[in-house]
Amino acid sequence: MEPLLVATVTLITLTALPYLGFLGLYAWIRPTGSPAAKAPQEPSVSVVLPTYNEASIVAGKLEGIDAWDYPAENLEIVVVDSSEDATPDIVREYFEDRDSPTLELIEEEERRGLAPALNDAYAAASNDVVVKTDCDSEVAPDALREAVANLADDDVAAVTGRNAEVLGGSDVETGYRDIQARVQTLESHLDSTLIFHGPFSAFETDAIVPIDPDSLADDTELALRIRRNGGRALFDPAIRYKEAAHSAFRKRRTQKDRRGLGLIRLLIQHRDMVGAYGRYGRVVLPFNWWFMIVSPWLLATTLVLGTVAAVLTLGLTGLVLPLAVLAFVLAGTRDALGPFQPLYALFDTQISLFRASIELVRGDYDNTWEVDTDLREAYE
Ligand SMILES: Nc1nc2c(ncn2[C@@H]2O[C@H](COP(=O)(O)OP(=O)(O)OP(=O)(O)O)[C@@H](O)[C@H]2O)c(=O)[nH]1
Ligand SMILES: [Mg+2]
Repeated sequence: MEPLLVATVTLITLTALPYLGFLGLYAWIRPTGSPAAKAPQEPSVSVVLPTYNEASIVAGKLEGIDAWDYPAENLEIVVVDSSEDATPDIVREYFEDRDSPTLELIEEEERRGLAPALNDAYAAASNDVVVKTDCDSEVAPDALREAVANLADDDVAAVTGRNAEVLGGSDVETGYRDIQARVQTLESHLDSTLIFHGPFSAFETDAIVPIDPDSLADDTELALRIRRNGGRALFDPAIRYKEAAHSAFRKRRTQKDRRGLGLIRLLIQHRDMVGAYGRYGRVVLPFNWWFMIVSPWLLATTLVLGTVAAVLTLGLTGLVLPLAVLAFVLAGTRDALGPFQPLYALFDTQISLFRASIELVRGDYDNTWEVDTDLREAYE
């Protein structure tokens, strides 16, 4: 039994070490805001809006874009639509009596998935900067100004922002987003960040390259390819948006597992970048490999080993360990952990990444997913 206990403690320590290292780096650098040399500018911008059956919320989304603090003459809206519902009619009607912003509507005959739709939309975008925004999100009026100010820095070719308010009030998601914002700020100060967010990502049009049509991490893939080609890809917490999320365990799995799977697959496809490309390949990518691929498995192994060790030592009393984990999960999904809620948020993400890696190995995924109608209610 003793060796099992030693193995469990060793595993816990091993899992924690890179996190402690990253925490140390954070305390040393104390990063705040964007590291870019920001300068105000007003380039022409193409706003790319992909839509699949968004009839209930697309008009509200377009009104939200109209409220952006940016000259409408400098804006073009590129909608790429593969809906079976009235979404394209609503879009056309919305632009009927408007001169600006202008509309470019791409209608797909058949749904092929988000990534190929985006490739088409990016190719059709005619302005200097492209902003990609998901229909199910609310972007702050000043977000675009903050974004283009980052792109004024010659080294910066892509920038994303933060989920400043989780619609639907999920504390699990809020806890995770707050931690993620700190991690991504540090990554940006080191070199570039990995994850780009669907609600708001901005790219210099010249820097855009096609992404894998099967991609399940479209925004992140584009940013990673841009970094590969030499441009910096940053996270700026001054760029704010709101996105809805669930706290309930099962409901979280659908969206989070798919997103996790997309990210893991992307890391593996671009494994040659580890160790190269400055601090991006030497620190940022290895940290994300650890968080997304290694640590979920170490954590799962620790839980199993720990339970066996506890039962062998304490008999049935040892079952207190898995029961405590279960209670932690139950309380966490009910947003009832108070100050420990962020810890559960991290655990929840590790569960998604663990499940995602299994789904990836089994080939159990699809790039034309069901739209989450529950989440859409937050925008109606
Ligand atoms: N053109 C096109 N747009 C799509 C397709 N699939 C999704 N979208 C749009 O892409 C954006 C992101 O899709 P979501 O379903 O919100 O993806 P998600 O945010 O990861 O997941 P949920 O919000 O949980 O549904 C939304 O604006 C969708 O309408 C597609 O196959 N083609
Ligand atoms: Mg969404």
